[in-house]
Amino acid sequence: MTPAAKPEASVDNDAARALREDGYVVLPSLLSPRAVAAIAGELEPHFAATPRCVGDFHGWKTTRVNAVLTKAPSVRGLLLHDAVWPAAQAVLGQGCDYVQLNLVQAVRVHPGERAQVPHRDEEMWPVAKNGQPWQINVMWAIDDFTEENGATRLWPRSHRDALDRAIDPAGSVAAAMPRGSACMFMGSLTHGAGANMSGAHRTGIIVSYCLGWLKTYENQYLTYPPQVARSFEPALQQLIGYRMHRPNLGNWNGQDPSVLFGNADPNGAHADALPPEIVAELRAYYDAA
Ligand SMILES: O=C(O)CCC(=O)C(=O)O
Ligand SMILES: [Fe+2]
Repeated sequence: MTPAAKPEASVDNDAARALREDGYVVLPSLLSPRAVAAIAGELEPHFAATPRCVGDFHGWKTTRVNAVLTKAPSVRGLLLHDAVWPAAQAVLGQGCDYVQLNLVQAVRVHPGERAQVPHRDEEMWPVAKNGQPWQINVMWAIDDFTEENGATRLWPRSHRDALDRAIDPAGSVAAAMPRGSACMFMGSLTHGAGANMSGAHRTGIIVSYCLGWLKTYENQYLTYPPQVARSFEPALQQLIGYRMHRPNLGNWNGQDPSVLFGNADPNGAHADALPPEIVAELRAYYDAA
């Protein structure tokens, strides 16, 4: 498969503008009660079977379920949802050929859990970003998110400043929203799960997108190896990274990894995958010789 051209970064919408301006946006009631119930039902046995997290980042009274796309197949429908995907592409698209899936994780904050430490998810790539967004998160509410039960806390516009771990909690807002809603926020926005002061758990699903050339939080090729990803829609295969990123990144046997899914001869030639400006530059080098 020929590597795709850059996504049209000029395609913009209100969500993308709010993300750039405030660092986050809440999109209420995107999913029907039936869709939320289907997702919740698929996740429940996995929450029951998954031990609590260990660590001051992931929490101690928190459960995180990974490999969600196979454990809860209904979640697949969220990834390219019209309300979030165009905005993610608009904000990240300038920095890559294509936007990839960084992570899908279901997060259950249990009663009594402390507020998570203020952080930015882009901290996982520890270099200066020079104003280029690298990542966007979408927190999908599977339970109602309330200030009391640990709705994600966000520091509006903090993505414009340097990270301050000791930032004043009074400056944060809770992403309170009914189940079936989504909160999008920049990977450079300071945030964290809220304290759960209620008697019931709070469940959400983080769908995280990042630039197509980055190492992802969830190792997609181990989580969804070719024998699993084979049954996914092509758009999903590409989103999880079965796709080359120019120049020459992420090849399998010198080719676009989609050949694994029968789209081309897996024994084809090892071919360049370069953006046009580099193609022209290399050609000019030989023409001048
Ligand atoms: O569960 C939440 O509300 C946010 C979790 C979070 O920010 C994270 O794990 O990086
Ligand atoms: Fe986070």
